Amino acid sequence: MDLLKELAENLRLGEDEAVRAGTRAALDAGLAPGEILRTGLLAGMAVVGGEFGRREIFLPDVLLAARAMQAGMEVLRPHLARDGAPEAGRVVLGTVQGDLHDIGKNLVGILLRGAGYEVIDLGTDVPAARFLEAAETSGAGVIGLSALLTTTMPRMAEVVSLVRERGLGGRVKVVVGGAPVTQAFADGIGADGWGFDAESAVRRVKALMESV
Ligand code: B1M
Repeated sequence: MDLLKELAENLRLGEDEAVRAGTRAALDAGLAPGEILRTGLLAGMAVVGGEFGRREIFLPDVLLAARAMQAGMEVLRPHLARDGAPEAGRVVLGTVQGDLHDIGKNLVGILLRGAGYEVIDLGTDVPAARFLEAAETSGAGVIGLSALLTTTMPRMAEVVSLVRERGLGGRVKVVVGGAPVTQAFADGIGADGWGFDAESAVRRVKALMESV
């Protein structure tokens, strides 16, 4: 089996040590980190998402796959990030209140750091006011919000409203993303940007930082 197919399969099975070793082996074989991420790790997680949705696997299986994904990302992180470059700006990042999904958010953080941004990662289950507090004290130009559940998407609107209420709209932009979040939803809540994936989130942050 080719290295990336095997990596995706081991992720699906939640074999964290095999994923760690497989990610290293793929790097040693000269494969590009972005390719390993997309065709290995993310492809495996996409299969897990489909199986979970069809009730073919259950929550403990998803937790094991998530742990394996983190193991692979630990190995990849230094290869996706860029060290020692001057900072391009500051971004406050987090998963909204009620939502514990952080794999996609972490990936956005890795790529933002790789693009030279300082990332203040507030973690998961973050209340709206906490995003504002962090943006105000750090002077960040962008708040990045992640949500994976349809039930937590409305929390994004609360952050956008708070930014407007506090008169920060000119200085602090809000970028939203996550599997159920669409451009139409982002427009509907008045967010300044939407990222389909981590790469497009970085492009959007860059464009917004340049426009401030
Ligand atoms: Co959950 N889960 N989960 N889960 N989980 C989903 C999201 C679900 C779609 C699965 C399904 O039914 N098929 C479903 C949501 C249904 C819905 O809302 N309509 C679901 C559910 C129901 C739940 C629970 C409620 C299950 C339960 O308890 N019965 C529960 C909720 C817990 C909570 O949050 N309160 C739950 C729990 C969990 C685990 C803890 C087991 C685990 C998370 C572990 C972790 O994150 N540390 C988990 C996982 C792993 C998933 C799936 C399988 C995979 C998510 C993932 O990590 N994908 C997921 C199925 C799916 O998404 N198809 C599912 C890989 C990741 C790289 O992609 O996060 O989409 P993603 O990020 C992408 C883009 O979305 C984007 O860029 C990333 C990379 O390119 N992006 C941004 C993300 N954030 C962005 C921010 C941006 C821009 C782009 O700007 C700032």
